[in-house]
Amino acid sequence: MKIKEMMKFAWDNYKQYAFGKNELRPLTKNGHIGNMFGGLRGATVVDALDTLYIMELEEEFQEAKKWVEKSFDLNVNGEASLFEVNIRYIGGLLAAYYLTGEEVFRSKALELGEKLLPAFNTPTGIPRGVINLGSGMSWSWGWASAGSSILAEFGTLHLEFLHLTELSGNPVFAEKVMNIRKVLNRVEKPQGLYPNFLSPVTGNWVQHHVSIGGLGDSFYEYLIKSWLMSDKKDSEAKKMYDDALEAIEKHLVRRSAGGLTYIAEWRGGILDHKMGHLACFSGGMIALGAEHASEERKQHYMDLAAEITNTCHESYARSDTKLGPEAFRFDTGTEAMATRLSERYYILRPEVVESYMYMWRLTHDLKYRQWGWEVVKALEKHCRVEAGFSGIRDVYTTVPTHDNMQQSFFLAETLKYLYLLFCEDDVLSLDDWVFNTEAHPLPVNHTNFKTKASVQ
Ligand code: DMJ
Repeated sequence: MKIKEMMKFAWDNYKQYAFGKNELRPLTKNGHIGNMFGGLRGATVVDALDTLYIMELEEEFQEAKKWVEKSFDLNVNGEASLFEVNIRYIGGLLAAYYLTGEEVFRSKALELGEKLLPAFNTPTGIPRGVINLGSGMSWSWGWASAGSSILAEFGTLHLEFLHLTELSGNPVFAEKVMNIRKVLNRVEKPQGLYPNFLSPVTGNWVQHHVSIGGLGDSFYEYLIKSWLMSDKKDSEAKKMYDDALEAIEKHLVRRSAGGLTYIAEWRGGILDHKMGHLACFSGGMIALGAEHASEERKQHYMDLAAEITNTCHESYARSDTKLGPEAFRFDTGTEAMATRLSERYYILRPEVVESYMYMWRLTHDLKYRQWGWEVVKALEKHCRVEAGFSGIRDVYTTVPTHDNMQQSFFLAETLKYLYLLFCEDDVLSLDDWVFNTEAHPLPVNHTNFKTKASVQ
């Protein structure tokens, strides 16, 4: 199918021009290293493994596997984002292991997991955001207020760390994330909301900015998915999710004059009527949670999920390229469009097609496939270049303004979710797998361990 061809094209060009680097620069036809992975290389290889596998791109999967076996060096010495290493590398390796049963993926995931542990050596056990993978020294991002840690970063470790304990028999990984849970459960939440910045020293919030987009997003996602991954036994996670969603709906969800439902950002009680592309994952998350809500809440949450997904679709439909901006606003007469020049870009992000995939699987309303197909066509038209796919700087103009970057999450997430949108429901069934926030599938309660995903 078309999406498999797109994946092969993205992979082939990465292999030809950037193999072993973190990402492909498709215009200049070279590799990009970046500064998020602390000297680790091959982010695109590890992020792409499971997508290649489920699309049955066998030769390409073998190339990727061989690179992990022969060239993936973990003895590096650089500053890495704990969050990014976890979701892309550990998540990618764990998923590859569960899909194939190949030992190399398990052992690399565990070895890398060990290297992340020193980040948790803080007075509260809340990890710092940056870690030197060689020395184990860790610190907070320079831009985060007053040495704080970020909710979406320390709140997005739970799924992977439970699997690291499961696969190693070493309880330390699970202990670290259960402790994070404990701190978050204990701390007082303004209006029931979770602010984005917490001090790893005192365990208190550093400021009251709440967002279901960047800085907050995947923390909420991991609450509901922790419960699902535990085969619905982790009732603490479910309660935290239910309570958080109730507070979000009360304080952040709003409807525009034109009838579009959106999730605003909250700054100490004042609403910023802006929704980031990142926040568009929430349609899928709320639909996934709705499935398991009480009878009287189920329809309500399915409606909310559909409305938010519709709003995100509008942000695409209202642009000239039919791709959505990084952030869109609902003020001064604007609805679902970027108002600032700096928010007009699209960097091949997955969140909108992610919600289409969940909404399709949970409702089978054909419009989600139609909307997904609109994205496929737009990607082909505006992002495909001679040597790969590139982000664009302005979704409101059809004159090409490429950013020269093929993000690794395009292969891990955007193309995988598009592919699953057009597959039968039993390909990585939502009953048996949960996707980590980088779309790497992890089995529910291990029932699917070593089960080869079948593809139609
Ligand atoms: C991905 O790395 C993950 O989805 C993360 O949770 C948010 N940002 C990117 C994609 O946009």
